[in-house]
Amino acid sequence: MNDSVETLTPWSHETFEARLRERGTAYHIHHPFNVMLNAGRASQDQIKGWVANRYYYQISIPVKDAAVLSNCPDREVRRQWIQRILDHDGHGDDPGGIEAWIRLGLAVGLRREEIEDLRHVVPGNRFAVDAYVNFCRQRPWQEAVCASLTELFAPKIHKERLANWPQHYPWIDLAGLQYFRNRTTQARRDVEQGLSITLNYFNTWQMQQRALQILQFKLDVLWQMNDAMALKYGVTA
Ligand code: AHQ
Repeated sequence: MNDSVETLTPWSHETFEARLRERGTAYHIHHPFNVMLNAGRASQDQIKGWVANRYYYQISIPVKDAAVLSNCPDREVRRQWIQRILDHDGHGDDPGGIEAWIRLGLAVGLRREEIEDLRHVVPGNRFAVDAYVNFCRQRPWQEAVCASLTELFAPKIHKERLANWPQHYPWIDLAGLQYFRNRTTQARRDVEQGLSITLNYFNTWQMQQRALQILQFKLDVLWQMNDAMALKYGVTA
């Protein structure tokens, strides 16, 4: 039987989604730096470094999402996707996720100016985040949507922080964790849209392999951010 790539039949949506979810073993929840954070082994300096470096990722998300919008001709998709920008930048009385992240920074002992001026952002973290933003600027908008699907695994990591940090780090004001509370619901809503677009657009066997490759790229972005922070701040075993 000719099993050349041209004749391989695409996976069903259920199988395709299962293959995407299998990549969760490479999610940064398993990175030693994150394991240290969620196991309560991080020092205040390691936590401050993580929050200050992750701030660069947080402010880059709406820029990335605006790039997706600018590449997307589909009004229905844009009507939903634009919510991601509002979630981070804020709108009306809602100060947004970037402001909530700054409040996390204040709660762990950083000053607003040293968060916003990016003085603590290490090169490997910056380069990984920039690679993600540039990917989303340059690739078809459906590929950028696929890259956002690391959020398939995000609700678990946010819930872990909310469950563990109060007992491990009682010195952090609970109000500072509001960002993680917001993301548990927002991530689920984001994933619904992103997964539906991905399952429908990547509809040949070859394209489904490309989707897995894109997801792996974004998993590597998140992993590299933690590598850079671990190098700078150390990982306490
Ligand atoms: O706070 C996060 C967030 O707003 C987003 C948007 C999404 C994307 O579009 O790539 N990914 C993402 C993520 C956020 N938080 C990370 C964390 O560990 O706190 C997880 C990250 C992701 O899984 O990509």
